[in-house]
Amino acid sequence: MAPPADLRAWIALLEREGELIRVTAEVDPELEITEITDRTVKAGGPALLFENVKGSQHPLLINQFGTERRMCMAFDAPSLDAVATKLTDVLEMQPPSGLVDKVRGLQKLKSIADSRPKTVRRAASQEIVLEGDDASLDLLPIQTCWPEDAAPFITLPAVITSDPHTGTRNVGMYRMQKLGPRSTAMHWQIHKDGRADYLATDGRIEVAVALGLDPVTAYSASAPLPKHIDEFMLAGFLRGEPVELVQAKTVDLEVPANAEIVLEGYIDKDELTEEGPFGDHTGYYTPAEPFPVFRLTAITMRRNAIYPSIVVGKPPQEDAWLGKATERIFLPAIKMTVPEIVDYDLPVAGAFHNCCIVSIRKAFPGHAQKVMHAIWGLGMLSLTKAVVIVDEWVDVHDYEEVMFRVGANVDPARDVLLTEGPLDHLDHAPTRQFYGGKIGIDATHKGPGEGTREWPPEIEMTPEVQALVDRRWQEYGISLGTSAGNGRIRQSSGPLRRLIRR
Ligand SMILES: Cc1cc2nc3c(=O)[nH]c(=O)nc-3n(C[C@H](O)[C@H](O)[C@H](O)COP(=O)(O)O)c2cc1C
Ligand SMILES: [Mn+2]
Repeated sequence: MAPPADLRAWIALLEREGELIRVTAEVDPELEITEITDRTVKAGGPALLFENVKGSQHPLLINQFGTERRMCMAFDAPSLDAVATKLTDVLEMQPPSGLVDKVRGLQKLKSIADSRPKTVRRAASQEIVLEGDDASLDLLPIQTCWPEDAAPFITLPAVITSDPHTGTRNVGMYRMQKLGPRSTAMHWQIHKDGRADYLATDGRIEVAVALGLDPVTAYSASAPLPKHIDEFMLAGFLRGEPVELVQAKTVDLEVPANAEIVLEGYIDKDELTEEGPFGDHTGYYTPAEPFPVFRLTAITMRRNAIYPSIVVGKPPQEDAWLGKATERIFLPAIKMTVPEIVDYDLPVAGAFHNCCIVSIRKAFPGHAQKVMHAIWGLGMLSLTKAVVIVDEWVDVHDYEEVMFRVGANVDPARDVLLTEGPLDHLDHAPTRQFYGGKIGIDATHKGPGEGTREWPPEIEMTPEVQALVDRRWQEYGISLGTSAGNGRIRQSSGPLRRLIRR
């Protein structure tokens, strides 16, 4: 088995696994689909294929990524950590010592070489080619997600550009507000690579937008890679198969051959529009702000193309699991730079950029503060508003335990670091946009080395008594289900609860 090759193989897999429902009742892309999806996502429900969307011939797929199980199915992996392990293997390659090592090393190098996209001449994504007035966004079932949204928004696109100086491709997921049948806004936030390509261009930049990809390639558009790395390369590596690309019809870019729909067009440097408001993944509306205008030159499609969508809003939403995939997949790369990091967690309820909990192997005074600054200097994690540092034995995914450590181990006058730095484009809390306060909380154990009193020992039962009670448990006749205590802090774990936690 390998990850699904295209959206249709993915839909077939979801259906076989009881993870997809086809909805035949007519539904309105204006608000109604959002309400249905919101209820389904929050209940841990299935992917939905709306086959009869008012005003369009095209079915709409949503909630394809909405649970941990589906996210793992997308990668054909038993867990998201297993996906990360594949990357660790490559990142931690050592010089080979024997022949077996050499062969293994070569296989790993080959897996990188084979990740490069492959150009093909014919593509399903170009079965239908619409140009001129025939190319109209009115054909697509674009959702108006929330009541105060300015217009319908394309919410799950893979936006392809090329750096005008280096020629490096970039693929990013940036929402596109429909302005008319042949134009949209392009929501390139200031910290993003797509925006940098646009800013580096004189005059006009060509843009292609792929909709309806295999799930791994779709995910990779949301991955925060360094600018010089092509997201299709990551997709190829994670799929174990290169992404196949075909020359676009009206722009000088290559586009995925397996896409359901491709939008081709351009953006003129000086053409801006008011984008928004939009009900965002912060749980609030982002206000209108100027963004570039995308002008459509062609739409190419597969026959009976399926339109993909996603709704963001108050967490948890479907994007929670795209974010969790990134959290897990990027852990090995983070450890390469900051090896004392054991694990980290970006709470879904914190919209990812608001909070980062990190466990570290603490080795010297000020180590927690060192790691806080490392987080504030690492890629998109630099936008993190609150960093909480705990010791290596604390489970960062168990928020009750983290709260316990923060309460028990923090002297606010000593262990809280207030500083300033860049903040997420969408963060409405700071007084001015893009820049403001940051908080670091050191919830690790301290000791005389850091000028404190001796830290008291934690309470632990002896292993002998634990084993004894395990052995005799039946005898006592106390029924506690699975939560029979072992001295660790426990919490209820319904599916929703788990989703919020993770
Ligand atoms: C569903 C979804 C919607 C997103 N919408 C936007 C957006 O409108 N603008 C933006 O700048 N980033 C958005 N992002 C985040 C980017 O896709 C992410 O930062 C990605 O790394 C950008 O690619 P880049 O690093 O090549 O710029 C979105 C992510 C997801 C999962
Ligand atoms: Mn990028």
